[in-house]
Amino acid sequence: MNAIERLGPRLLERLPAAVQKPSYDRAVLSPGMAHLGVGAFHRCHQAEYTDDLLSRRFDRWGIVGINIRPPALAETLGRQDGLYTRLIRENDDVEARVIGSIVKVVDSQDSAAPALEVLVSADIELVTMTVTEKGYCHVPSTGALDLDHPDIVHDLANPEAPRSVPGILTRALEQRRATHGPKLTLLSCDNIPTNGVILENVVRSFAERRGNGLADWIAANAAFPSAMVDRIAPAVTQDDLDSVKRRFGYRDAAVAVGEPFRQWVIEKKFAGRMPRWDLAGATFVDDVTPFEHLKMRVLNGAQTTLATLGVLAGLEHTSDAIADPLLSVFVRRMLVEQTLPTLMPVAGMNPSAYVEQSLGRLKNTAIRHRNHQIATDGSQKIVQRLLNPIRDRLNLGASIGLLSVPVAGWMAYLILASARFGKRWPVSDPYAGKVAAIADETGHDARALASAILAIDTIFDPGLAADETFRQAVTSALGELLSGDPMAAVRHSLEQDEVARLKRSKQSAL
Ligand code: CS2
Repeated sequence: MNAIERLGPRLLERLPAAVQKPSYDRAVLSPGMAHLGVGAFHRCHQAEYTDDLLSRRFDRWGIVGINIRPPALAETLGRQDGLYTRLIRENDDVEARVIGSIVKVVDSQDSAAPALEVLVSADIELVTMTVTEKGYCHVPSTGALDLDHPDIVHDLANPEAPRSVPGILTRALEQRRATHGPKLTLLSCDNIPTNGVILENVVRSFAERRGNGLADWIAANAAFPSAMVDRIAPAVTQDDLDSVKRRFGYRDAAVAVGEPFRQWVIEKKFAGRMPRWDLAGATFVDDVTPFEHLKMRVLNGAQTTLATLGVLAGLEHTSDAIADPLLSVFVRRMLVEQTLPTLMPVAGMNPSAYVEQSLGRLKNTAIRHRNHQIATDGSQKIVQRLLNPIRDRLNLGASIGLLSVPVAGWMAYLILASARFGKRWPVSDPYAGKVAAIADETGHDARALASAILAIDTIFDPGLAADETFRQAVTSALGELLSGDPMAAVRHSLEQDEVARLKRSKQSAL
């Protein structure tokens, strides 16, 4: 017998005082938007913003949460009527709140039918998504729909039974056209630059192949705003679930944990009504580009750097990596000297202060963000986080020595997971197999390894891959990262950068 009660509507009235709860009446909240990908991030970000919005201005904006990939939602959020505890943690502080904005959850892992039923419903005016970078099935280096992607090949052959995000969304739009459904806004909340443009591209390309005027109908009846989203919300652990039981005395299988900081900048380009998330602190703008460059190059760039180099240095979490004196100096110097000059001016934000704030966030020891989690799918992340600023700097003739180290770090992370290098850790990345095959075939020659990996043109655009400065910087860092003293790459890049800096300042003094 388990006497500990599970979170659910009946418990709402009896929650401990330390746990905040929705101030609006959930019984009359009806669904207006669907969200694909109900993971920790969604529960800590959009669902919380929506919960804030509903308490400020109640409206028909309940969320239907859909998962088309594991984990299943029915046994967790489903059994709790969509309710869950959102913990905000900063070092020793914890703030707990039950979020009520998710009104229903739908599992659609085995077939797209349950998802399509929701997406086609006329109640749904907005579809938002966090499906990870690779969910868009685009080619990272170009943004185009990857027509060789197995799920896209499958979906073009079986459009009624799609598996991929572009296939499912296109099918939903096709059915909405057939049922004269209202216009639809599709809002990506993933960390890809111009995520709205990428989403629109993949849906349009897919629809063009379906023919029958569908792509034109979509152009006239759907909108794809871009958005910059931000809050660090790592994968939830058993310890997080247990902590709610311990502290507050109830069971919750859908706890989400995040840091205090959050930000959401959304392009003002909706096909119909816009949820007034601005009342909850989000910002609507005409162009999100400067905001997403800032966020992806600084915060995410630092995370990827600390994650891959952190794993190589034997460190478990982001907070462990940034506590390492060498990595901490490295990441600050890389951001301040090489990343910051590539940023566009951002209204109302001071980039240097943003760097310091970001580094401060990464030091939060209560956020147990595993380096391996951030290193997951690195092939889908390095373009926007590292390669784009590198390209911008090369165009200006500026140095790229520091930014090249985490690029080599990503390579080393996958190389060391290959059989030939002793399968040092399990990895998850769509390009893991390809890099492992290169490593198995090539062995320890850093130049040959770097050269073969740089030739993957779906990640490295050929112009960048051919640049000698970049090739040399990556090759020399890779050689050291694969040696018995991986942090030599970090030390040497800092030393070389210092020498170059002194040389520059001498020249300018002349
Ligand atoms: C992280 C992000 O795993 C990752 O790729 O870098 O999830 C990051 O925590 C968020 O973008 C923060 O907003």
